[in-house]
Amino acid sequence: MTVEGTAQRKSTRSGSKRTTAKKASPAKAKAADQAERDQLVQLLTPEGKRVEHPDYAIDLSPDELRGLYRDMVLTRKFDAEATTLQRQGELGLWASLLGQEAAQIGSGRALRDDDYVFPTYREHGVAWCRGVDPTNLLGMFRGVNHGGWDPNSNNFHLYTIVIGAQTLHATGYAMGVQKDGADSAVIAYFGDGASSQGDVAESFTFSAVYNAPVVFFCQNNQWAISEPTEKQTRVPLYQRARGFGFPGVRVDGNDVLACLAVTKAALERARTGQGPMLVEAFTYRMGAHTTSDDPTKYRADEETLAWEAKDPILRLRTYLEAEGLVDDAYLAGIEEESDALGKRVREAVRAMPDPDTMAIFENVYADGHALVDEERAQFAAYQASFADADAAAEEN
Ligand SMILES: Cc1ncc(C[n+]2csc(CCOP(=O)(O)OP(=O)(O)O)c2C)c(N)n1
Ligand SMILES: [Mg+2]
Repeated sequence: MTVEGTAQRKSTRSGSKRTTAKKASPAKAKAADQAERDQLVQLLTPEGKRVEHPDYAIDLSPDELRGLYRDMVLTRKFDAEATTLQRQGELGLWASLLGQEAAQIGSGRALRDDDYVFPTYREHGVAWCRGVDPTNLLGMFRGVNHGGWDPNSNNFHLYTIVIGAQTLHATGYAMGVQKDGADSAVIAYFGDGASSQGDVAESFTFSAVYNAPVVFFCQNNQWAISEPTEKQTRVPLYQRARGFGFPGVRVDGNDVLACLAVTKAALERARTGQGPMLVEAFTYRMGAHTTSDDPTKYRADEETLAWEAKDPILRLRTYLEAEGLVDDAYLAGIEEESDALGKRVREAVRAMPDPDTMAIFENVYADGHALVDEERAQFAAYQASFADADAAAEEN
């Protein structure tokens, strides 16, 4: 396996000046690490050792285990390709999921087809699990469409940039599912930073009071752009749920097996009328917030390196190798598939046609609207003015 992101991150880091590097003492870091582990649901240690948890058991077939590995490798490859495409001017922006593959693939593979997902802007791994073609995600970041996919085709809502807003959408949707008498569940993804938003508190209240079948999946990647989690909360995030009247659990977000087991259990609770649950996936954003950000300005290398040792893909691979579940031929096959995906994505992005400039006025109202018609006419006249100017310049 190539851990492309690691090399990429190193190369972005080298050469840039950090202004506020903080040093952590090794003893303190070790104690903090232990305290962290004590609170986590973990089924696969960072060293790739399988452990049991009294509340969350999981028994996966070799094919399922290999499938999780393949999902994570391909998602990482796609993500790295997208970052490169942005650097080459093919995308306007990219929000990398590097480091969060286990949280996303584990939770994504826990879902049933009829469940409904409300993502943020970073859930490329969940999109993968839902069967959304990766090139569709890139269309939006290239600016050639306004969303990129039909949410109802895959029960995967459009990416939401307004921090925390989708937790309300998810809650409302879940209340609808409940009224329909369906046994589907809804999952809302959000970040540690989003947990400070009023929208999230409101959705916690509503979902608790109405016992809505929704799972709140918080990827605590330790940072909200340049703000650390300490600036969002004085208690571990998962404990917030208690005050609202539903359970919260912290799972090792770099352990794909634990993320799968915990999310499955949370979805099952929701399905069986036991109401919402908060899952805090304790993970790390290995890359920049987006391609517009430079994390070397505000966080220490030591921290990032410590998380590199907890890499989600490496630990599963170590386990699979130790159990004899993969061999060189299998790994080479995944490598080939991953290269082919990168190539396909690159070619597809470059071939994307520029959008019809009038498309922005479509799909605003189901039956049209006088104001939109007026704006459309104004914009058409404005565009035509360029054609007139070009024609006049040619005549002269
Ligand atoms: C309502 C709102 N406020 C501010 C922003 C700007 N903004 C974009 S991303 C972000 C940080 C989000 O952090 P977090 O919730 O931890 O998610 P992460 O990016 O780490 O996945 C902010 C403040 C926004 N998009 N929407
Ligand atoms: Mg965050």
